[in-house]
Amino acid sequence: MEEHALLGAPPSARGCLDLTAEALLWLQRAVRDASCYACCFEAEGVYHEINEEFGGVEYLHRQPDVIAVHGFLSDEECDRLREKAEGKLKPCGTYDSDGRRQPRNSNRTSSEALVTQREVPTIIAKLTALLRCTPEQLQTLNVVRYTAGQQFKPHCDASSGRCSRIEHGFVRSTRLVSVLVYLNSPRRGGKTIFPWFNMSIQPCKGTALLHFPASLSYHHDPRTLHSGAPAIEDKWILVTWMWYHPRDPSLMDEANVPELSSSRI
Ligand SMILES: O=C(O)CCC(=O)C(=O)O
Repeated sequence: MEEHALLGAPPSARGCLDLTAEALLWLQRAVRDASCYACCFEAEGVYHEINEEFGGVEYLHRQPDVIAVHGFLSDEECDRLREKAEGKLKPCGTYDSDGRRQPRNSNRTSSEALVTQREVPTIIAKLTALLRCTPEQLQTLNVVRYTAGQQFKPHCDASSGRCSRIEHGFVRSTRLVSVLVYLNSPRRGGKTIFPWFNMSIQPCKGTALLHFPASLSYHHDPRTLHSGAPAIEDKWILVTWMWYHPRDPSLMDEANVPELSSSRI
């Protein structure tokens, strides 16, 4: 796991520098638009607690917390997840302010495939043990592939307040924990970047990365702004989010999501 000071990055990391400038503009706008951010951090800053006894947990940053879980998935689990998704990937969507899926978006140019929980029982057991949650609190898992040049520009995973609509089957809830697991180890490009505290993480196969987009009082934490820098080599990740409340199965039932393959992980 490498921590890398962006501002001192060499010219070869120009993609990261451009992204950082863009992220800084975003931050300036966010701070100007929301004068209550400071109180959000301090007065409302109680976040979900994960299971720190889970093997491999390392704090990369505190307040806001960014956690690596080394060896969360084995090499074999990573390879089998990629095999499941290969050939089934579609361009990633993002969601507009009314919750409508936007099929193509220049902010997020990777491709993705949803994986139902019934296909990956071992991984769901690890996630629920690590996060101290129920399977119903987990958003449907997603395998994401970035090919050269593809990226996810700076964004936050939650907004303040309970979401006013249904998102992914979750009603008036919010995302408490973001989880991404690196499924391969590209040597160059594809870092996960947190511009607020100038941290970037080079993907390492099997490592899970956790951060906390919103507090237990539904305040989103803008310091968790992050991006997936442009890939140079192929980058694969598994992503999911732990929500405050369980999903309503009448609104989003994984029984209706097709399986990627018959194999079980
Ligand atoms: O690819 C990355 O490193 C970040 C992914 C991400 O932010 C997301 O999927 O929400």
